[in-house]
Amino acid sequence: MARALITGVTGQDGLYLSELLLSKGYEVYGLMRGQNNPKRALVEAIVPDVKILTGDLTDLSSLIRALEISRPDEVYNLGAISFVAYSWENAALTSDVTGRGVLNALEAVRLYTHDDPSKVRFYQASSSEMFGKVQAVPQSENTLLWPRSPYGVAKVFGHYMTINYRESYGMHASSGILFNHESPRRGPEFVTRKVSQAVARISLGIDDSVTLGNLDARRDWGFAGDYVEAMWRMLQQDEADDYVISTNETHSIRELLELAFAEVGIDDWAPYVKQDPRYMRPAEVDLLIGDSTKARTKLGWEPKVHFPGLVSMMVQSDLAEQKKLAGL
Ligand code: NAP
Ligand code: G4F
Repeated sequence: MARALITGVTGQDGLYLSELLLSKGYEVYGLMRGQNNPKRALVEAIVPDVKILTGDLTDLSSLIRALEISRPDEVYNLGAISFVAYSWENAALTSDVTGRGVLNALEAVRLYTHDDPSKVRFYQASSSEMFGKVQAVPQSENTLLWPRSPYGVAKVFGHYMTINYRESYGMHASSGILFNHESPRRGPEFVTRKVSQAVARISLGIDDSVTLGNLDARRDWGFAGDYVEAMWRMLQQDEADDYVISTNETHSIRELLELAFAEVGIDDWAPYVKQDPRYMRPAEVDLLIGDSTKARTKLGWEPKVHFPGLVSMMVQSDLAEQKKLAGL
């Protein structure tokens, strides 16, 4: 039975990846931080077969301990402070967790496997946010990185550290440069889920508006369930490498609003949407659109869910959840 250790198991991707690996017969260990993590019950409810270990990406010894207990064939480093807007307010913490945490995870694997670092395969959750002020359209593995947020800068550090450990120690370390991926499990602070929740509440008469920031930014949005499949495929390759994972389509926040409100029969969304500078960012990533040709060719991966299906899935899920909460 193959064994996997996932950091960030309480997050959106951690849950989907756990489900995927369990369905493939893996023994799955999940690293959870904190003394009494409020998301522990969620993990236990969704993926009860995951074995929970405590640890923190800022604590090297806790990572080594997790490796010694789980003895994994594969490590998926998904843990991070992942909310871009928050990273300006907590830049040092974001650097420690999202940047230096990757070094800790790599170093823990190197120390644990000192005789043969290639015996544990390592996945790093890199991000399209690293492209920032984009230097090419669309963005591929060869596009120059130009991060625009403390989060993006920290991810660039983690990305190059992963490549450096591959080149320095022969580690089977791959970096997935994933474009935005969403789902009904997305945190409510991210724009897709903020919109799907708000649309559900507005259509049920619970709220009368939603307040957003920049409506003109464009993102390449896919479905998280499809993207964790790409992570797994990367670690099944003979050689470690870096891959862009994307739908290769881009849409604006305005298009997101149009589709989300249409899902509940509202054609004119403008009266329900307010804008507030507090949701604007000090530096914006205006346009992301990926070129995932390499992943499609080498990994045989492609997304199954496209933007309209994703928006519909999220709005319907939030409608069901909000009805239940309101006792309707
Ligand atoms: P998420 O839902 O925000 O989950 C982040 C996870 O990191 C949570 O489990 C969180 O645990 C954990 N974490 C935070 N601080 C930690 C620490 N100090 N030590 C250990 N774990 C810690 O993020 P996601 O959407 O699943 O994304 C997974 C990874 O992919 C992240 O690295 C993210 O930056 C990256 N990524 C995401 C996207 C996307 O569109 N979703 C795109 C590209 C890259 P708590 O529950 O304890 O907070
Ligand atoms: O949903 P967002 O917060 O995601 P963002 O910043 O693109 O980051 C996500 O994707 C990255 C991959 O590119 C990941 F690495 C990262 O961890 C995270 O998962 O914002 C998307 C866009 C931005 O341009 C933002 O300015 O939506 C715009 N936006 C407009 N109004 C808003 C809002 N974003 C949020 N969160 N809230 C708003 O009210």
